Formats: sequence, C-alpha cells, structure tokens
Amino acid sequence: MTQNPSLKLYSYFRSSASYRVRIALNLKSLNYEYIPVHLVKDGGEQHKDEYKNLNPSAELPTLLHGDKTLSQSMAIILYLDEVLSDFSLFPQDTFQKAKVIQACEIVNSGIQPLQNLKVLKSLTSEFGLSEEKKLQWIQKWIRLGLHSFEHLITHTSGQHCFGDTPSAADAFLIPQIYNAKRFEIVMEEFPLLNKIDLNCQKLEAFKKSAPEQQPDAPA
Ligand SMILES: N[C@@H](CCC(=O)N[C@@H](CS)C(=O)NCC(=O)O)C(=O)O
Repeated sequence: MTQNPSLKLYSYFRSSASYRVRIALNLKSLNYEYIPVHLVKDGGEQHKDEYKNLNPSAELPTLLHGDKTLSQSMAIILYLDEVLSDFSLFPQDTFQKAKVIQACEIVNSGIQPLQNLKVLKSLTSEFGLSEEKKLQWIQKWIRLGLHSFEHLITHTSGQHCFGDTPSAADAFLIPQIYNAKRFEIVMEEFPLLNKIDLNCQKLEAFKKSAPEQQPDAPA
C-alpha cells in the first residue's frame, strides 16, 4: 500500500458516487482516511455548515488531499489519476480515454442524478408521487442508462468494460449496479454488465470498496 496520510474521503457507505472514488483509491492502492457523513440522520449531515464549507453542493463525496479540496467524483478520479500512483484508470490514447469518460458519464449524468436522494425525496414530498410510482421512476431511468452502457461496451469489453483491466468505467458501473439491485432491477436483463459485475466482485479493490465493508455501514 502506498502511504499517503494526507488523503481524506468524506463518504457515506451507500453513496454510489463515494463508492466510485473508494474503488478508484483502492485500485490505485492509496491509503485514505474515511470520514463518514450520514446522508439521512437529522435531515442529513451534508446540509450542516461545516460540511457545506467544503462542498457547497451538499453532496458526497469530497476528497481532501493535503490542503486541496475537491468534489464531483469524475473530477476527483481524474485528479487522482494524474497526480497519484502508477496504476491508471484511463487509457493513454486520448480518444480511448474519452470513450471511457463517455461510459462514466452515462452513469454520472444520465442515471445517478435521477435516483439521487434529494430528487427522490422531492418526487414524493413536493410532487406527490406514491412509493410505487417513485420506484417505477427510478427503474425507468436506471434501465435506460444501463441499456446504453451495455450497448456502448459491446465491442470494447473483455473481463472488464474496456479490455481485461479495470478502468474508471468499471468504477462508475459497479456502484450503479449496486443501486440497480437495491431498486429491484434483475441484472440478468443486462448479461454483459452482469458478467463484468461478477468479474469485478472477485477483485480485492472492489470487495474493500463495497458499501457493507465501510466503517459507517450498519452491523
Ligand atoms: N455528480 C456527483 C454526484 C454527487 C451526489 O449526488 N452524491 C449523492 C450521494 S451518491 C449525495 O450526496 N446526495 C445528497 C442528497 O441527495 O441530499 C458526483 O459524481 O460526485
């Protein structure tokens, strides 16, 4: 393990965007301090001033690297990739790198914002959706995004999304699959993604990053 005492990650065990960064840190064998922020307790600790001074969007994750503060998982992962460790999560070739980012963005901007906690809360409290309709909303957007993802990687995948080595695309995909299962989507509908999920789950970096392995996960 590379010693890097100056890395701190503000995270919540079930936050999929935090889960992406945990996978990236673990794939890169970077040590970090885990700072839990409870997204639900007392209306959500992300709304406290202390946290909003670090991240005005009141979202997880936030990474501290020494005196540098960074949020947005894509920005964090790109930063980590450039400044720390030899193991890269992106291909060298500029076009191939853009293709990996394209896959990540299907999750980052195409799916996750539509199933984010604050969006789901507002669907029921402000817009009067029933729990049943809310679940249909979530499943619709997850399915749509996962179908695009599966289509995109049909010709690029091997053991992982792009070839046989995990990349940032796997770090974005696996937490989204975790959420898909949480919201009762049967992953057999996406055979390629399901296969990649099983391959990733065999790797130590993915096992260590899983929600149930985090210090703030309920016993
Ligand atoms: N695009 C952002 C998404 C961040 C985000 O939405 N985080 C969620 C948890 S996965 C959050 O903190 N939600 C707080 C809320 O809904 O109140 C990223 O990649 O970091």
